[in-house]
Amino acid sequence: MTNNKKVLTWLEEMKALVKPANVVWIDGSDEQRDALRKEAVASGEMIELNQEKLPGCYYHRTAENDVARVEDRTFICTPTEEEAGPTNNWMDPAKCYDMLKKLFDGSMQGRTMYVIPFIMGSKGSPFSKVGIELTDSIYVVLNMLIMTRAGQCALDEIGENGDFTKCLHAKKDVDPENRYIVHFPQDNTIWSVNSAYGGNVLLGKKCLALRIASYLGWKEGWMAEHMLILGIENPQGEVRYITAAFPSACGKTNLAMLIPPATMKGYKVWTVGDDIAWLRVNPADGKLYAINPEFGFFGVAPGTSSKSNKNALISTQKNTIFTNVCVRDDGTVWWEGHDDPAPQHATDWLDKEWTPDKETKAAHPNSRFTAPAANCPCISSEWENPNGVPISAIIFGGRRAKTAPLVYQARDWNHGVFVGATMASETTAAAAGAVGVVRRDPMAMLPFCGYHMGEYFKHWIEMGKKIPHQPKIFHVNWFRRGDQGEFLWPGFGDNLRVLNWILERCDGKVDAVETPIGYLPKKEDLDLSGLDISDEVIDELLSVKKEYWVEDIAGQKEFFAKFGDKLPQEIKDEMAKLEKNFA
Ligand code: OXD
Ligand code: MN
Repeated sequence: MTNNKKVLTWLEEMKALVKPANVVWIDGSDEQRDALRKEAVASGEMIELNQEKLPGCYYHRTAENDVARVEDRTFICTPTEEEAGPTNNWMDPAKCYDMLKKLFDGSMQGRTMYVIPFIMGSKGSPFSKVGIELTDSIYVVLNMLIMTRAGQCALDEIGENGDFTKCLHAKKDVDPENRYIVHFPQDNTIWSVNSAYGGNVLLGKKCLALRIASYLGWKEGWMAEHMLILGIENPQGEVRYITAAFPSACGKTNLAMLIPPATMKGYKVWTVGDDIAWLRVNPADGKLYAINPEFGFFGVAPGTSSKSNKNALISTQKNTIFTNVCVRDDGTVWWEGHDDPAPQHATDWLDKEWTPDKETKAAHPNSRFTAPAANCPCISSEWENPNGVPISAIIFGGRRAKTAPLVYQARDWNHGVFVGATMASETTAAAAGAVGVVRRDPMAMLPFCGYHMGEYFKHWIEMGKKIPHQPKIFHVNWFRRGDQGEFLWPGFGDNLRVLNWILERCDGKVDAVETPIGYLPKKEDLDLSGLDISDEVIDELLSVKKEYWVEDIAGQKEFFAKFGDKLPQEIKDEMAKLEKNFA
């Protein structure tokens, strides 16, 4: 399928290591996909769901010990530990290759090795990157066919001489003690072993599109971010685009597919991406443009309902792979937080009989759907535009019970970088009213930055200088709580009211209140029509309380202390300003 010597040489080397019984190239055709589905069903790797109700949908259970990303077993193997920085696990590359080669040696004996060429980004786009994943799992192949543009198109993209990210995955015996997700940024290489869970093995996603791509972006002058991208169409038919970075489990997929509240007539939200954005400056107009490098959604199923995300639910009605959800007796799927009531009888994610009186969950809390992006009813007409979409605003956010107001705007780019760098989120299991444990997660990239985070902050600051028409930067918090622990803001579709204020600020249409942390909305500028919310609650949502901020600043400083002299002066200056503003 290719004459690319780099591909062929690497393939021979990897074959000599893993020693597969045979090799199958994935060409991207429907015929090959259908044959692989059949094979996976025959071997029990996948279960065919009810094809009348869920055409093209399949089900898979992972091992009980293999249900999530494993940050403590994820490594960035740069030549020196310093280059990986204080927030990544590091191993010496030579030693790590040696250790991993022993694990991979003969790992595909008697098995088929699939060669999956894939593009992150659309064909022919200046943003796109190609990877090739070698794997012994049909589940991985079928997921990659949804999550990436895979097959011959990727080999055509690199031609005879082009480069690609070398991705190797072996399922082995899913031994958690020998599970490793390892990145060698300088070699453009990813090795993953002893897992079969999505985030650890669909190597195009977190591994390539964030960890390796963040490194490439740093070297090549662009950015790879853990961000959704959406377009907001106003009643005049104009569409403006924003990106937003929230830590995992803060509702990125829900925001990306938002349905406007009934009172905001004529508004529409268009999804470009729900998890990852690659951003570049367009020299023609001096604006920052974004693409979604993915081709599908790998979303958390529990909690997905018509109320929380109707568009995601519709996206999963065909050609979707469900992992670790609950299977009903009619061959359809269910999870906690589904529209339908709990089934009287079903099979849970552990393949055990499940009835509603059971204390265990029917679906694993991190159970997933892998759905084609093209299935989404609100997918943007621009989602495959090879040049991306122009970004008007960048939003950071997290779950904060008390500290962050509903929304505020950074004073300028460097302040915005500081707002992103000090991002944090509270754990969700906190008892009502109690403040959860704060986890600092700069730009939501803590588990995904492929190099020193101090350098990453510096890269953000440098990028700002290269964007003549910078997007404005904001921070939102949908999760502010009252004294009884109740959420103060309705969230979901009503978040569009906040996004609308953000766009009005970008257009200079509304004024704002200056506070120690940045610009806050004037109450009257938020469109609250049709919303049952009291003046006091709005005041509370827009309040900035010194005692919480003083505590937060202490946490920010403690976190930044890790970065030593790699913390950019610009970040230190912003920190000094914030402290002074609260003095
Ligand atoms: C994800 C994550 O799966 O951020 O997208 O964990
Ligand atoms: Mn994510």
